[in-house]
Amino acid sequence: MKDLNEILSHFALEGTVTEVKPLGAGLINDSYKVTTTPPEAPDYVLQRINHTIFTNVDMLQNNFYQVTTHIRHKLEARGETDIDRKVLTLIPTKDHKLYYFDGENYWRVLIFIHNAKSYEAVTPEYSYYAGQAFGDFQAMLSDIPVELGETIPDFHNMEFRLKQLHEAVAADPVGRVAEVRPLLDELEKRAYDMCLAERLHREGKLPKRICHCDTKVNNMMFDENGRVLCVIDLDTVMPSYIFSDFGDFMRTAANTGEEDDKNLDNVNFNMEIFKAFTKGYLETARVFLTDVEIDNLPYAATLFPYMQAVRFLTDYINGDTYYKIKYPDHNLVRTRAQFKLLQSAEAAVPAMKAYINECLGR
Ligand code: GN1
Ligand code: MG
Repeated sequence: MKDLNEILSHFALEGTVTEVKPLGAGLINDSYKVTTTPPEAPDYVLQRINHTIFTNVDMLQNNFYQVTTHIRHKLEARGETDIDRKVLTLIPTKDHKLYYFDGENYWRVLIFIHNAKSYEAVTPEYSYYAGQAFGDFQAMLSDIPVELGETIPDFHNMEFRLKQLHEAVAADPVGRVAEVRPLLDELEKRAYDMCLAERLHREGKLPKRICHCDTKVNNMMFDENGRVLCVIDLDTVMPSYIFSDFGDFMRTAANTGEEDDKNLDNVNFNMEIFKAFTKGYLETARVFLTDVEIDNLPYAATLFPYMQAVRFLTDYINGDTYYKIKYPDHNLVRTRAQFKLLQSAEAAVPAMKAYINECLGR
């Protein structure tokens, strides 16, 4: 392990570092909580950027800076207080860069948000606040004056994700394809329908907007009253379909089980969470959403467990090169859990449509 104190010495921090310890449960980057003294000095989060996945660190950090600066200005204009808890703040290096490269790894530092919590599961009440918060996040970024890059090209492009799966199957590098044939068949059956977003986009019926693209429920910080303080994990903020944010929240929050639940009976689509989030989201996002976007929100709720199943299975077939795993068939267990969630969400589509109509009074 690198000497983290040495890394930190390159950043323009206030106070003196007293402790550095691991933080969070992300599957991609490594994060550390950095405690400082005296108490008035902020604490920080140090992150090692996974640059095999985010290959263009300059673009990544520039997006991050543009997004957080834009949101900060919006919050200031609204007269909000306590802004350091409502938007992430990047700390530059002593030579005014947005990250530090140690010859091998890329590092960045953010201000740690105090008295805030993230959750792996939320109640309907919290989901309602989360819905409002993500709608607001998209609304605030709708007039960002700069063009953001795609930090991971084709990140939520379903056609591309299926192509990656097909390539993995054709190569079968570690001999796992035979074992997963039935799953592959199930995924294949749905492939055409699931690529609807890409077709609508080509037909000019579905816009790309600035989205978060990783709206896992644990990427949101709540205050002591359950109100959303801010959205974190901004690496994937980029142009996408709004389905990304709606769908990935449902995938994580409206799952009655775990993302990697071994007991599939635990995994079901939770309509109460769907309703609460949708209500909040439509309140803040309705102003800019088109009918095509609104009508396809139930599709988005099925697309994301599907896409995640495709991505986990691709990684399993490739020999686990992308996601961090805790045991040998972890990616297969994840795939099965996402597939079960997909089936449950598919069954709930009529109820989802009915609820959206009810919200819109139609
Ligand atoms: C990754 O880093 P983390 O755990 O928030 C992934 C998401 C997946 C998610 C699955 C850059 O997110 O796209 O949905 O794992 N992020 C990237 O849990 O691939
Ligand atoms: Mg995360």
